[in-house]
Amino acid sequence: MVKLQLAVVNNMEIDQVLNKVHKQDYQEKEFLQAVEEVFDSIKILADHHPEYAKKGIYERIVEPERMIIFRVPWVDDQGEVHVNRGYRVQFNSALGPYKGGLRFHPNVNLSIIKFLGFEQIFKNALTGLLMGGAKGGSDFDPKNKSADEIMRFCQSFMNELYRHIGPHTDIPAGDIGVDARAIAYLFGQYKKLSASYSGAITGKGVDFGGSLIRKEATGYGLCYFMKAYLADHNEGFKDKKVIITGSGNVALYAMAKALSFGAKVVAMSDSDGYVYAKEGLNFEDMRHLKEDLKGRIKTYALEHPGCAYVAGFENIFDIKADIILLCATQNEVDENIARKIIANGTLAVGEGANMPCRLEAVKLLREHGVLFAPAKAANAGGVAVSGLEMSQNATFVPWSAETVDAKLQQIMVDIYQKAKDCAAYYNLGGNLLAGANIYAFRRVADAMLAQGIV
Ligand code: NDP
Ligand code: 2IT
Repeated sequence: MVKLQLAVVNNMEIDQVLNKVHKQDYQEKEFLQAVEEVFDSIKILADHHPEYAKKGIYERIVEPERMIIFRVPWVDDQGEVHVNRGYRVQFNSALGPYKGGLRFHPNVNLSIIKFLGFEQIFKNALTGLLMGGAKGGSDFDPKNKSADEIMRFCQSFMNELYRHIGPHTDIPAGDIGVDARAIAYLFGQYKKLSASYSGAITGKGVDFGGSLIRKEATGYGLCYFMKAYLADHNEGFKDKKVIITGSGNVALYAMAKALSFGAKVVAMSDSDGYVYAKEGLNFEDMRHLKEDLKGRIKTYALEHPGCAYVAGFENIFDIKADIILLCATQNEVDENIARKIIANGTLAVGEGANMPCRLEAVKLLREHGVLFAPAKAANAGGVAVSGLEMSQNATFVPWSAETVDAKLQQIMVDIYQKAKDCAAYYNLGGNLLAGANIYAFRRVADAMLAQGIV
């Protein structure tokens, strides 16, 4: 491996842009956090690529190309009117049409959508597919809503969104609170309003244009990434104790794949608390509870003797485990929790969620030798298979589960290799976070340079 000899770094322009973002977007704490993390990694590029500063790449890349904010009125089952706020941040289209999920959660605001959209630019670049970065959503809470209420909300949301998206423009998908049922409602309304049957949304049901393995892709992809990473350190999932945070789409299919690799998943959580079973949790029971019944995780413990329920989701980190897969939400792990993870002798932490670890926590984990798989790289399997769904939609030819799964595995191993090689090239040891950020940033920045000041 040829290594780059780094000169003294002059990252004045990067600092200036960071200051500008702090001043301009000071209320957007999650967005600032995401920008700081990427800039912390890429500051070593400054001296070697003066063209990035000269052509305003740093300044342009933190400014979304377009932000759409809109009213979403809907009527509940009692006839009462509600109004939520809808968002779509079309962040960067250097590498392809805008692509990224929709999140429905009461804490959604512009900061959260911008942080997710910013992350998505680089994640999508890592997949090697042709996708720009975007994110959207609403502060609508799908919990305790009837299917009809969710349908009416999705229809109202799409009444505005449809004019901004399309198979060559912007292709939304799911994220927290937007499951296959919501995607189907969104797709139905898009189809009606646009009078076209096209792949403008991914994560669709497999009977109407969805890809096999899309539902499983993020969780499976996380485990494929971790498998490659662990193997590089003469380790594997077999007989390992695994904790998974969250119990939604990503968590469930990370569980399924970790089990198939011979691990034991001993604990999972939701935003109220966690369940723990020394002998391991059962996938089919958990899937049925979460996907079919849309139940709370507490119910799993009630129905399984030998399984305990503990209130307070953050207490899950009191449990000792070999591998932790963070699959719930942003900022699950701060420095204090990182210290617990280290004290528990954890071998590896993988980020299935977006930005579940604060940067200070990542630094601590790495300093103490915990293998750390960063979100942009490790959770890219979902959007990668969304990209494969777009290919299938464009040709009207569906692929078999085996074909999609094989491509997903290859993409995840390739992403691992890119992050690792890039970190090695820049003399950053095994820092996959920096490797992934630098590799992705360069791919996007070079495309932006080539396309002029737009
Ligand atoms: P789901 O809505 O299916 O599940 C989310 C899970 O996380 C639920 O168990 C939820 O519990 C829990 N959770 C949400 N908010 C909090 C919180 N504030 N504190 C504790 N737990 C919380 O979402 P996904 O599984 O799709 O997404 C999980 C993460 O993975 C997100 O960060 C998402 O951005 C990321 N991701 C998703 C991809 C996908 O393809 N779906 C792709 C790549 C990343 P509760 O039910 O109590 O809210
Ligand atoms: O964060 C993510 O990568 C997603 N929610 C999936 C996005 C997508 O377009 O499939």
